[in-house]
Order: sequence, then structure tokens, then C-alpha cells
Amino acid sequence: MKHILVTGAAGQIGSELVPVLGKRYGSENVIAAGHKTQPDKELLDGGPFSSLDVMDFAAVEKIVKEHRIDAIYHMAALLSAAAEKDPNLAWDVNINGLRNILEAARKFNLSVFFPSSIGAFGPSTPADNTPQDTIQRPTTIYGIAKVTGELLCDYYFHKFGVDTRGLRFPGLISYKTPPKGGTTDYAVEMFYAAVREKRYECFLKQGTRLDMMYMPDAIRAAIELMEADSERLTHRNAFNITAMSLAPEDIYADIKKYVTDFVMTYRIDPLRQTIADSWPHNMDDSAARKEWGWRPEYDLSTMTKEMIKRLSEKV
Ligand code: AKB
Repeated sequence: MKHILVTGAAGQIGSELVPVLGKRYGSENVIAAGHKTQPDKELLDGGPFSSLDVMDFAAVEKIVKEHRIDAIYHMAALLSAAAEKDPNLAWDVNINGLRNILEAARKFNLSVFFPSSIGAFGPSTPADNTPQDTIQRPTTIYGIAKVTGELLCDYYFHKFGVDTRGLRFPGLISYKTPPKGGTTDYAVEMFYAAVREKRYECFLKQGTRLDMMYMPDAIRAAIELMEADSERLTHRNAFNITAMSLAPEDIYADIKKYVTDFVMTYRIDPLRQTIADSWPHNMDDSAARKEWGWRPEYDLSTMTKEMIKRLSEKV
């Protein structure tokens, strides 16, 4: 893998993925691309940045040719709650954008990483120990687009031999770039609020248990999957991966060990609560463990310790 394009480079995952890829492959070989937001210079690590609207196929083709791209980490997408507020835009970005990426991959023989999500599951999916291969009948446009994306990626692999690989990401917790418009954003917001205001009003109710992961594990997982021996992969799009299964009160209790006067109250957002209630509590990630050696490094206590330390330095 020599020249890598990261779409959605200014987003929560993209902004942390770009510097890690830059260290691994040389920052001049990692092309960060964003549409509306310019990424933080520090996170780009001196590598090139291009403006790109993934819904414009000619622009995707141009950037691929210009930079002689070999692999694309396609992170440009709307998150669940934002997608629910504008389903047409969500479909355009999350599906038409992906199709353009896959078409470019077919034409120029590129490999593609696709971020799926716990959102690819729905209320009829077994919520506990959610199997790798199970019922996927999501009730959000975000989830419908994720299932379609998984199927489309598999289609391009089987039909055209495009090397597509994907992960079903849980809620991701990070201190660098805050997420925008997601259902699991509450977890990130809670950490910021603990350090800044020592008060937080949580929009999901007590007992809402969801899969979560600290960002460094998520970044490592994406790179490890893309570097895995293809012969070992039975699945491709997309692998369940998880690190912890948490409800708001679990994170609150752990933060309280560091910020003893932190107070959390609840004010439920019906839209995001309905979305969260349709998602799994904890996924079975044994296929990822078996097929390419996935293992999380962070649990709640190691993540909380680092989040509090880094955010205290930052804010
Ligand atoms: C969201 O909440 O929309 C995302 C996700 C779990 O896919 N963080």
C-alpha cells in the first residue's frame, strides 16, 4: 500500500486516522480529503490536504489519478441522529458517496475500507452477544445505508474483485475531534462536561447499554484489518468489533473517581433514545478475533484515566 486517500479527514475518526497512517506510510503518502471542514493542521502532520465532495464522481476520479491512490479509507458520512434529520442528504452522502468510491476502486484497482456501525442492526437483532451473521433490519436511514453499504462492498468484491473490508464500529470515544450528530456522542460529551463544567445532562436514559471503544483501538482495528492476509478473511463487510458494553451510569461512575464533584442528570432526547434502543448491547466479535487477530487494548478504566488526563490538558 503506497498512496492512501482518507475521505472525511476532518471528522472524528478521519482526524485521528490520518496522522497514524502518516507515521506508518509517510505523511506525504496520505492524502487527507474533506468537504466542508478543513482538518486541524496539527492532526494532518504536514501531509497533503485536498477538498473533495464524495458525491462528485469526477472529483473522486481526479484525486485518485492525481495522487496515484492505492487504497481509500472512506470515512465521509453523516452520523445517525444527523441522518434522521435529513434522510435524503444522508442517502446521498452515505450511499451515493460510497458508490463513487467503489466505482473509482473498480476502475483503478484500489482497496477500500468501509466503516459500518452497530447502527447496521435493528430492533429484531439479538441485542446480547449479537452474532456476526444475524438479522439486520435497522429502522433508521443511517442503519439502512450501513446495511446497503456492507452489501455493496461485498458485491464489488465478489463481482469485480475489489478488495473491500469493513468494521461495525461501536460508539467511539475520543478527545481530539468531537463527533457531530451521533447517538453515542453522549459519552464524549460527558467527558468534556466533567472536565469543563462538572455537570452533564445526559440525553440517553440510565440503563441504555451500548458497545463502546476508545479511539486508538478503533484506528488500530481499521489498519490491522486492511493489512490482514486476505486468505484468512471469510467475512469482509463488515466485522463486529467491540471493547466494552456501557450505560451512561457506568461512564459517570468511572469519571467520578477523578472528578469527585461531577454531577450528571438526565434529559432524554426521544429521537436518540429510540435509535439507541434499536441497537445491540454487546456484539460478539469472535469472527474478527479469529480471522485477523482483533483484540481491544483499552477497557473503561484505562480509557477514562487517559481521557481525563488529555482533556484536562486540552480544555
Ligand atoms: C452514531 O452514534 O451515530 C455513531 C455510530 C455508533 O455509528 N457513533
